[in-house]
Amino acid sequence: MKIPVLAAAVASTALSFAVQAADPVKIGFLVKQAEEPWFQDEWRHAEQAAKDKGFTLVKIGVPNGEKMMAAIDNLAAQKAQGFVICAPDVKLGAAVERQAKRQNLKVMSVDDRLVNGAGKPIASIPHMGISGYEIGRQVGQGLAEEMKARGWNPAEVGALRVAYDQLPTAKERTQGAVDALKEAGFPVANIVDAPQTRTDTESAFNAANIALTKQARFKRWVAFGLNDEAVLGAVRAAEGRGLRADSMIGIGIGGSKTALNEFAKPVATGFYGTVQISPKRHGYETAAMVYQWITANQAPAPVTLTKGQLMTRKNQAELTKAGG
Ligand code: FCA
Repeated sequence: MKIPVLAAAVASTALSFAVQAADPVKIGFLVKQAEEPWFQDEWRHAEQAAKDKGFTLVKIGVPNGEKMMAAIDNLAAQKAQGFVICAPDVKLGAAVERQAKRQNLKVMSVDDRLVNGAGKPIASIPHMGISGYEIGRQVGQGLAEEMKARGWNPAEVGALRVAYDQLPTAKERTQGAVDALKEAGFPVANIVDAPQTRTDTESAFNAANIALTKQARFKRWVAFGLNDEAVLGAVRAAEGRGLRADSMIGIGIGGSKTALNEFAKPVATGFYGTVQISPKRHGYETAAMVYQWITANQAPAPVTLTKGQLMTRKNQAELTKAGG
């Protein structure tokens, strides 16, 4: 009697595997700031991966921890098998991992690397991010070169660091810029911090306004931060004080619409440049990696870091054509 029961059990297991294998693949793409052009671009490229590989992409904005947890449960309810995430707070890392495991979802992070309770990166969650420190150095070098080209005396220039130090990649980026400025001979005492409360233009604008008002002795400025929105906020705040393209050099990080809109203006603004990074790699490749993980059981590389290139009005047409 035992043998037929076992055989039936084996047959039914085999059948359920077969059904599972034929299940349509569904992958979530969760981002902290859905309205930001960078994340829109990532989503667009992830959609392309979905089209090319034949899976369904579920895009969800997760501006806070509560929405993020609900989104993960929602993906499970929809029978998704995995997701890519840029979390609203990297300290939610342990919660993300726990929930993904509980719901049997594969998870990979993008842009902002998740950390555990001790603030250490969670090595078991594969990650693709930018090489923050190197890219920050490119920003600093770009600022130093442009100051030199304009014949500015660094002793009379303020450097505005729009800061968001609770996010490790943001801190690395601005630290890279600070180090490159220092190496170029820029006086450290002239570096002014403007801590922002979120990573958008409005909060950078508010932070920059306070710093510029406090340090009104500087008539010329350079500005940098974690992304284009941070630098745009600084540029707009400077404009409010009458400091325009001839007295402000801002270099952001991104190269999405936020920067391109500035370059498209007929008259140059203080938004001098950006280090263009690749939403295609971050959107397309991460989604494709999770797809590969689900369908072929090949996990993504533990960490992938991407590079950037300085883009200004001079080379933006060329670089945009190259497709980032
Ligand atoms: C972080 C920033 C984004 C973008 C991304 C690559 O998530 O908040 O603006 O720069 O890294």
